[in-house]
Amino acid sequence: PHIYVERTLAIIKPDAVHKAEEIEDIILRSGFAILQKRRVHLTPEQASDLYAEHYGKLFFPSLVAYMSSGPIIALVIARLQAITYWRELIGPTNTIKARQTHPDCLRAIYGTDDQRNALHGSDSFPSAQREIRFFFPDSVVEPVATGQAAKDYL
Ligand code: DGI
Repeated sequence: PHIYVERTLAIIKPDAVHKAEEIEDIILRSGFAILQKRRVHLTPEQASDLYAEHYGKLFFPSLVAYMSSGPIIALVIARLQAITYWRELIGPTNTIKARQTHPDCLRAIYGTDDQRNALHGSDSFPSAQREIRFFFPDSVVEPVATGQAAKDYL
Protein backbone atom coordinates (compact mmCIF):
# COMPACT_ATOMS: atom_id res chain seq x y z
CA PRO A 1 0.00 0.00 0.00
CA HIS A 2 1.12 3.52 -0.76
CA ILE A 3 0.79 6.53 1.45
CA TYR A 4 -0.10 9.56 -0.59
CA VAL A 5 0.51 13.23 -0.14
CA GLU A 6 -2.97 14.65 -0.55
CA ARG A 7 -4.39 18.10 -0.83
CA THR A 8 -7.58 19.13 0.85
CA LEU A 9 -9.57 22.32 1.19
CA ALA A 10 -9.81 23.94 4.60
CA ILE A 11 -12.03 26.93 5.28
CA ILE A 12 -11.76 29.24 8.25
CA LYS A 13 -15.40 30.32 8.54
CA PRO A 14 -16.64 33.83 9.45
CA ASP A 15 -16.85 33.21 13.20
CA ALA A 16 -13.19 32.12 13.37
CA VAL A 17 -11.49 34.51 10.96
CA HIS A 18 -10.34 36.70 13.85
CA LYS A 19 -8.33 33.65 15.03
CA ALA A 20 -6.89 32.89 11.60
CA GLU A 21 -3.23 33.38 12.55
CA GLU A 22 -3.53 31.04 15.50
CA ILE A 23 -5.35 28.43 13.39
CA GLU A 24 -2.77 28.65 10.59
CA ASP A 25 -0.03 28.05 13.17
CA ILE A 26 -1.82 24.91 14.32
CA ILE A 27 -2.18 23.77 10.70
CA LEU A 28 1.56 24.16 10.13
CA ARG A 29 2.50 22.55 13.45
CA SER A 30 0.26 19.60 12.50
CA GLY A 31 2.51 18.82 9.56
CA PHE A 32 0.58 20.48 6.75
CA ALA A 33 1.99 22.75 4.11
CA ILE A 34 -0.24 25.68 3.21
CA LEU A 35 -0.10 25.72 -0.60
CA GLN A 36 -2.65 28.41 -1.39
CA LYS A 37 -4.64 30.89 0.60
CA ARG A 38 -7.42 33.30 -0.29
CA ARG A 39 -9.56 35.60 1.80
CA VAL A 40 -12.97 35.98 0.20
CA HIS A 41 -16.41 37.27 1.13
CA LEU A 42 -18.88 34.90 -0.56
CA THR A 43 -22.16 36.18 -1.93
CA PRO A 44 -25.23 34.20 -0.83
CA GLU A 45 -25.34 32.73 -4.32
CA GLN A 46 -21.72 31.53 -4.11
CA ALA A 47 -22.33 30.08 -0.65
CA SER A 48 -25.36 28.21 -2.05
CA ASP A 49 -23.22 26.77 -4.83
CA LEU A 50 -20.54 25.67 -2.37
CA TYR A 51 -23.11 23.86 -0.21
CA ALA A 52 -25.39 22.74 -3.07
CA GLU A 53 -25.52 19.20 -1.63
CA HIS A 54 -27.57 20.58 1.28
CA TYR A 55 -30.08 22.45 -0.87
CA GLY A 56 -33.61 21.88 0.39
CA LYS A 57 -32.63 21.00 3.95
CA LEU A 58 -34.14 22.94 6.84
CA PHE A 59 -30.82 24.49 7.83
CA PHE A 60 -29.79 25.46 4.29
CA PRO A 61 -30.95 29.13 4.43
CA SER A 62 -29.19 29.80 7.73
CA LEU A 63 -26.08 27.95 6.52
CA VAL A 64 -25.95 30.20 3.45
CA ALA A 65 -26.54 33.30 5.58
CA TYR A 66 -23.73 32.29 7.94
CA MET A 67 -21.22 31.48 5.19
CA SER A 68 -21.90 34.80 3.45
CA SER A 69 -22.02 36.86 6.66
CA GLY A 70 -18.37 37.91 6.51
CA PRO A 71 -15.01 37.08 4.98
CA ILE A 72 -13.73 33.52 5.07
CA ILE A 73 -10.26 32.16 4.44
CA ALA A 74 -9.92 29.26 2.00
CA LEU A 75 -6.71 27.25 2.25
CA VAL A 76 -5.31 24.42 0.18
CA ILE A 77 -3.34 22.33 2.62
CA ALA A 78 -1.24 19.24 1.98
CA ARG A 79 0.31 16.40 3.93
CA LEU A 80 0.12 12.61 4.08
CA GLN A 81 -3.54 11.59 4.24
CA ALA A 82 -4.58 15.24 4.46
CA ILE A 83 -8.31 14.68 3.90
CA THR A 84 -8.79 12.24 6.76
CA TYR A 85 -6.30 13.88 9.06
CA TRP A 86 -7.75 17.42 8.71
CA ARG A 87 -11.28 16.08 9.33
CA GLU A 88 -9.97 14.39 12.49
CA LEU A 89 -8.33 17.59 13.67
CA ILE A 90 -11.43 19.74 13.19
CA GLY A 91 -13.73 17.15 14.77
CA PRO A 92 -17.49 16.57 14.73
CA THR A 93 -19.82 18.89 12.79
CA ASN A 94 -21.75 20.11 15.81
CA THR A 95 -19.57 22.32 18.01
CA ILE A 96 -21.71 21.78 21.10
CA LYS A 97 -21.49 17.99 20.82
CA ALA A 98 -17.82 18.21 19.87
CA ARG A 99 -17.09 20.00 23.15
CA GLN A 100 -18.51 17.00 25.01
CA THR A 101 -16.92 14.17 23.04
CA HIS A 102 -13.78 15.70 21.45
CA PRO A 103 -12.81 18.67 23.66
CA ASP A 104 -9.41 19.08 21.98
CA CYS A 105 -10.70 19.29 18.42
CA LEU A 106 -10.56 22.61 16.60
CA ARG A 107 -14.34 22.98 16.29
CA ALA A 108 -14.68 22.50 20.07
CA ILE A 109 -12.10 25.23 20.60
CA TYR A 110 -13.02 27.76 17.90
CA GLY A 111 -16.66 27.02 17.06
CA THR A 112 -19.66 29.02 18.22
CA ASP A 113 -22.77 26.78 18.18
CA ASP A 114 -24.38 23.85 16.37
CA GLN A 115 -24.12 25.56 13.01
CA ARG A 116 -21.29 28.06 13.32
CA ASN A 117 -18.49 25.51 13.65
CA ALA A 118 -15.47 27.64 12.68
CA LEU A 119 -13.88 25.28 10.17
CA HIS A 120 -14.52 23.22 7.08
CA GLY A 121 -12.69 20.26 5.65
CA SER A 122 -13.42 18.36 2.44
CA ASP A 123 -14.94 14.98 3.26
CA SER A 124 -13.57 12.93 0.35
CA PHE A 125 -11.22 13.05 -2.60
CA PRO A 126 -13.95 14.13 -5.08
CA SER A 127 -15.14 16.83 -2.65
CA ALA A 128 -11.58 18.08 -2.24
CA GLN A 129 -11.16 18.31 -6.01
CA ARG A 130 -14.42 20.19 -6.44
CA GLU A 131 -13.87 22.56 -3.52
CA ILE A 132 -10.26 23.36 -4.41
CA ARG A 133 -11.39 24.25 -7.94
CA PHE A 134 -14.25 26.31 -6.52
CA PHE A 135 -11.82 28.66 -4.77
CA PHE A 136 -8.74 28.26 -6.97
CA PRO A 137 -10.00 27.65 -10.52
CA ASP A 138 -6.75 28.68 -12.16
CA SER A 139 -4.39 26.80 -9.91
CA VAL A 140 -1.70 24.80 -11.62
CA VAL A 141 -1.51 21.29 -10.27
CA GLU A 142 1.99 20.30 -9.30
CA PRO A 143 3.39 17.50 -7.19
CA VAL A 144 3.55 18.65 -3.60
CA ALA A 145 6.38 16.41 -2.49
CA THR A 146 8.98 14.09 -3.86
CA GLY A 147 10.08 10.68 -2.73
CA GLN A 148 9.05 7.13 -3.45
CA ALA A 149 5.65 7.17 -1.84
CA ALA A 150 4.67 10.69 -2.79
CA LYS A 151 2.39 11.14 -5.74
CA ASP A 152 0.69 14.04 -7.42
CA TYR A 153 -2.69 13.28 -5.96
CA LEU A 154 -4.97 16.08 -7.14
O1 DGI B 1 -18.74 18.23 6.58
P1 DGI B 1 -19.29 18.95 7.76
O2 DGI B 1 -19.11 20.44 7.69
O3 DGI B 1 -18.84 18.37 9.08
O4 DGI B 1 -20.87 18.68 7.76
P2 DGI B 1 -21.92 18.73 6.58
O5 DGI B 1 -21.27 18.73 5.23
O6 DGI B 1 -22.93 17.68 6.86
O7 DGI B 1 -22.67 20.13 6.79
C1 DGI B 1 -22.14 21.33 6.28
C2 DGI B 1 -22.43 22.43 7.26
O8 DGI B 1 -23.84 22.62 7.42
C3 DGI B 1 -21.92 22.15 8.67
O9 DGI B 1 -20.58 22.52 8.83
C4 DGI B 1 -22.86 22.94 9.53
C5 DGI B 1 -24.17 22.89 8.78
N1 DGI B 1 -25.02 21.79 9.27
C6 DGI B 1 -24.92 20.47 8.98
N2 DGI B 1 -25.88 19.78 9.59
C7 DGI B 1 -26.61 20.68 10.28
C8 DGI B 1 -26.06 21.96 10.07
N3 DGI B 1 -26.57 23.08 10.63
C9 DGI B 1 -27.64 22.94 11.40
N4 DGI B 1 -28.16 24.04 11.95
N5 DGI B 1 -28.24 21.74 11.64
C10 DGI B 1 -27.77 20.57 11.10
O10 DGI B 1 -28.31 19.47 11.31
